[in-house]
Amino acid sequence: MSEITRFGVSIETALVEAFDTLSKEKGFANRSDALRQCMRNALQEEANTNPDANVSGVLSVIYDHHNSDLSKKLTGLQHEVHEIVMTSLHVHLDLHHCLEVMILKGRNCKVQELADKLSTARGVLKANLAITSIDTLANSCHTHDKHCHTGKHNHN
Ligand code: NI
Repeated sequence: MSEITRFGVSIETALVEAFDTLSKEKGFANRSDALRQCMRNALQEEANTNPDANVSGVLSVIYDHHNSDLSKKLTGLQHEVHEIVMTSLHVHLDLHHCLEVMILKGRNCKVQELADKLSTARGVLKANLAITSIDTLANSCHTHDKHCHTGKHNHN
């Protein structure tokens, strides 16, 4: 269990009330949990701007498979950087459209680069990348010891 710090904060009453209302609506158990989440998000946001950060990313791309060569091109681009493509899932949405979801993991700049290449490929209709810094997970490690997230750890 991580060491816990308790601290007093001075905040305008109206702001706290608005925050508490929102926290309740979102389903947080208490103010501390809501505040923790905000802090992690702030750290996360900062880490996401670091090109050298280790990140995981979920990239989804929608395209029309009748578009000549696009499927091949998208596959080719993924092969070029196969070390950061953990897995991909292809769903035939309807007669024309395909959804391809890729789980990426690696340096932020490499993940962004692949996402840019795939999403700007001619014929791609929609693309979305959600990245999460892996480096900041250490700040969320409540119940595990220092060795967690090194790859040697077993979650039973
Ligand atoms: Ni398809």
